[in-house]
Amino acid sequence: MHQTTASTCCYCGVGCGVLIEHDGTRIHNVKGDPDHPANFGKLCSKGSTLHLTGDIAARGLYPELRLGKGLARARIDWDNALDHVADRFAEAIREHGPDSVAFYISGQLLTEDYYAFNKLARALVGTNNIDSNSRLCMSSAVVGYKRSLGADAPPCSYEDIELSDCLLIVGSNMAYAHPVLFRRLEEAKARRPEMRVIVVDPRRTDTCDLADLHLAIQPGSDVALFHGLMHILLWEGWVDRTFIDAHTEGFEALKALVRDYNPAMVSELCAIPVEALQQCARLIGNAPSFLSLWCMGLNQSTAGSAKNSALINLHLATGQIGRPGAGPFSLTGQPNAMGGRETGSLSNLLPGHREAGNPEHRKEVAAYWGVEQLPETPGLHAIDLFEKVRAGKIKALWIACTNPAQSVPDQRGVHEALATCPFVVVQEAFFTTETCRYADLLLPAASWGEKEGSVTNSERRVSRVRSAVPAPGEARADWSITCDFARRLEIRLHPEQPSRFDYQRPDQLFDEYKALTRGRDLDLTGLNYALIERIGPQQWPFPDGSVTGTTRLYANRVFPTANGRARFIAEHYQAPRERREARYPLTLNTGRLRDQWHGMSRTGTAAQLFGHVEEALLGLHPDDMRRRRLLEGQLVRLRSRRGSLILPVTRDDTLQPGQAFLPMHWGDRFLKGLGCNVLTLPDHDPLSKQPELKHAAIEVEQVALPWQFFALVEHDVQRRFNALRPLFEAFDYASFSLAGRDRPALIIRAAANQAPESAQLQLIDQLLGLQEGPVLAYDDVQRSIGKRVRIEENRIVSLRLAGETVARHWLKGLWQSGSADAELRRWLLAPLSAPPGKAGSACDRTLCNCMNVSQQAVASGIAAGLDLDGLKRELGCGTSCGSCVPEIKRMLARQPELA
Ligand SMILES: Nc1nc2c(c(=O)[nH]1)N[C@H]1C(S)=C(S)[C@@H](COP(=O)(O)OP(=O)(O)OC[C@H]3O[C@@H](n4cnc5c(=O)[nH]c(N)nc54)[C@H](O)[C@@H]3O)O[C@H]1N2
Ligand SMILES: Nc1nc2c(c(=O)[nH]1)N[C@H]1C(S)=C(S)[C@@H](COP(=O)(O)OP(=O)(O)OC[C@H]3O[C@@H](n4cnc5c(=O)[nH]c(N)nc54)[C@H](O)[C@@H]3O)O[C@H]1N2
Ligand code: SF4
Ligand SMILES: [Mo]
Repeated sequence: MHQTTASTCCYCGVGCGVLIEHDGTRIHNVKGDPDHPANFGKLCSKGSTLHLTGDIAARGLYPELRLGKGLARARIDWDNALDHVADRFAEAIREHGPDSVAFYISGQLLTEDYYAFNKLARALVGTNNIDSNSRLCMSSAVVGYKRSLGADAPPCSYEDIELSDCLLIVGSNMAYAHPVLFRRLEEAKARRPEMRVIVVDPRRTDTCDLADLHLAIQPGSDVALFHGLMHILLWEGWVDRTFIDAHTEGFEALKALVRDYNPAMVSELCAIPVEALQQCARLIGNAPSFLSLWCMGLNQSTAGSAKNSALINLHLATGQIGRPGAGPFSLTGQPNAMGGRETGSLSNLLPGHREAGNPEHRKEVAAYWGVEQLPETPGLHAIDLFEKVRAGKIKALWIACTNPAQSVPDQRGVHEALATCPFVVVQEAFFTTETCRYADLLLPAASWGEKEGSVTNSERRVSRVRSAVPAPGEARADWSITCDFARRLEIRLHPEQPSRFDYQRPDQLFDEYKALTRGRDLDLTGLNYALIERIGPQQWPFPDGSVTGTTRLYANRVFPTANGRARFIAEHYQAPRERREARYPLTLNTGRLRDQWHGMSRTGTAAQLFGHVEEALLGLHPDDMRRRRLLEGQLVRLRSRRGSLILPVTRDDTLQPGQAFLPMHWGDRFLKGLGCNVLTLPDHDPLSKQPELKHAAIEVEQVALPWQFFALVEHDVQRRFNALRPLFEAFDYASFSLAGRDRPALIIRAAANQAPESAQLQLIDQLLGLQEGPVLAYDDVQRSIGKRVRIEENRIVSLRLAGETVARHWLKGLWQSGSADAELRRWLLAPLSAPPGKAGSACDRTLCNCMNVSQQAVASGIAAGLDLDGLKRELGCGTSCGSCVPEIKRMLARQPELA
């Protein structure tokens, strides 16, 4: 029977409402919820393809336990699994103390899951060793808000983005990372063209498509920029003295500090023209309302806290806060990054925006939980945590809903740590991740569409997450796994006590948790599941008795500091930790692609989502390529002080010379060599402890790997991927991706110094279905060249080229077109490796994923004189989710250049 369940998208912090269409067992489609106030029915390319992701072959179905290092894991039932792990944790706690265990959790957990983990770690185990991937994401924003404004609360609403007269988007590529908000901004700017948009980003991203002014600053120079702007605002008298006097403190110190940041100096530090700096200050200083939006370009930095506060300084100096269209608005990355902060899921926090280091706060929470005291010893933050694990200090580690063996900087250290740790539990929805390899106990978690709870989005809005279908196999909801484990640990540690983890449903956790917010800045005591059901998602604070949520904070200009005043923070600009130098002359920047999510455990199961960018490529400025004599698509070796990685290079003229860009998504599963974080550094901000993921010094050089390999295979791609991946450890370069739409295929590219053993190749052929059946083969043993194609019903279903792969684009094209003609058969049986006729182009990327329109088709449309409306009408591109529109506009704008 056809049913619809309203829920929330499990990807980014915009928190779009989705309508899941299903039959009670399978999800068939996902639509935007027209009634949800975050998106009013819109979805981006990721949200709208949720039903295509989550291949069951990639999911975890049963608990698996390893009985000793080096052994394989075997299936085990839940009871035995949880008893075993409770034994291990109890043993470690008894022998080595509570701080010998640790929990590393995630902004993708639901508030109820988060709360359960927190109570488990702090009240039952008695450790503050509980940190989350938000350490890599939001912790600088937490520090920024708290020290500048007094509480960790983004004061704005999405409607402020539409209402603002001047928007400063800094270190955020919202066209890719918060697409539905970007759609809302595009529409608002179309309605009010006088609205001004400034983008500050070293790269010219799709977000710049909307910019009246783009400042391509030197990586990491934001603090200098903000102080430079402050200098001009002061000089020109564009500050709000009344606001400063009445509602802030610390202005004089900042004034003294920014005196040095004169336009000439700042223009040099940031490498932008003085005029652009002046123009930026003018736009901000004269705007009736001024809003800033920021994300990882500010937070992921050794100066992340300074960047956050220096930006907030601009709002305080101009009085641009607490009014419609104004305020410092940090965009949250993960769907429940906010919930993590609210429930206290960083090692230094406690539930209800409290501090673990504050004795009063500890007393309050301990009393509520009915325990004598909460632990005093500071907990480990993510970077220190993995270091301590590596040093053997952590005897049992619990990882849930995050993939540190891909996402944490300095991967060599992280992999070593995970291999060293005596007992690693991984609670995961997809058993394909890099971290799963290290699990001694692997616990299958229910995932999006299968679980109940709540999340808070960037604008403080609490939405419900609802289950539409049962979880596959024996997978269970995270809160329920956590609480079941906690009950078993209680029996071992405190057999005499009644259980504190006796929950049957997630709303019991929510209701218990919310009382801890009473009287705090985020007070959400008035909320419950039934109310959200009735009146829809609500923004906190929402104290008991409220009838609606709170759109905007600080409208009364009273800040949650001791004296009610907001604080100016005066800190000097500090350059990124790794400067370019002779051995490492390039700066590596890392970030998001439009259609992929982090380590790709979910998005990497949908072939369609590889249409926009098929494989991991290093982007370099054309000058830097020329200087190194690199050609498009050539394999290069990237080196940093910590590691190296081999992948193809591509020319990227959105970059400045001296900068390189690598998407963050490819880990060791998709790209041999531990992924981009093998290069990044663990250095972190002194206050927020957030690592510098955006700037690492690297060098790039050609690698000669003459023996090349290419394969494509349809059917059962996840299972084949799982089986084939280990066989490619022997190659120097190996990259996996998917292609196609209706008939998805696994694509493999690899290269090595010399041909592998023929037995190795045979094993690979077997898994590709090329050892028997309707297979055409040609081998030239002398030249180590071979080609094989399997043709069924006159269509290519599998193929591989070994030794030389020049024909790969042509063959992929034939596969895509679903034909296998006589020419193919002739080519197959000839010694030639080059394709007949034109080689076919490498560039068949899909620009518009919803309507399946290629870049080629758009280019032809433009050549035929179509404008954006014409392209939409004739090709259909950009008419559904709209994620591709900025790129199409860029192609249109480049047209004169191309002509
Ligand atoms: N498609 C997609 N969307 C996502 C995610 C995803 O994986 N995929 N993940 C979600 C999550 S968890 C997060 S945290 C957000 C991240 O969202 P964003 O922060 O918007 O995304 P990033 O691409 O990481 O980085 C943003 C920009 O910072 C720029 N940058 C680098 N260094 C500097 C600098 O020194 N100064 C300035 N001003 N800019 C700099 C980069 O060039 C990049 O364009 O995205 C969320 N949305
Ligand atoms: N170089 C570089 N590195 C970065 C960044 C960068 O910009 N550059 N960005 C950083 C940022 S901002 C972030 S947020 C991190 C993200 O890094 P991770 O947290 O490692 O990213 P994900 O791949 O989203 O990991 C979430 C995991 O949870 C699993 N999962 C999904 N749903 C569920 C569920 O319901 N329950 C459970 N138990 N598991 C589930 C998924 O399969 C996935 O493996 O990466 C950081 N790393
Ligand atoms: S913008 Fe896209 S990824 Fe983010 S919540 Fe909305 S649909 Fe999901
Ligand atoms: Mo994030």
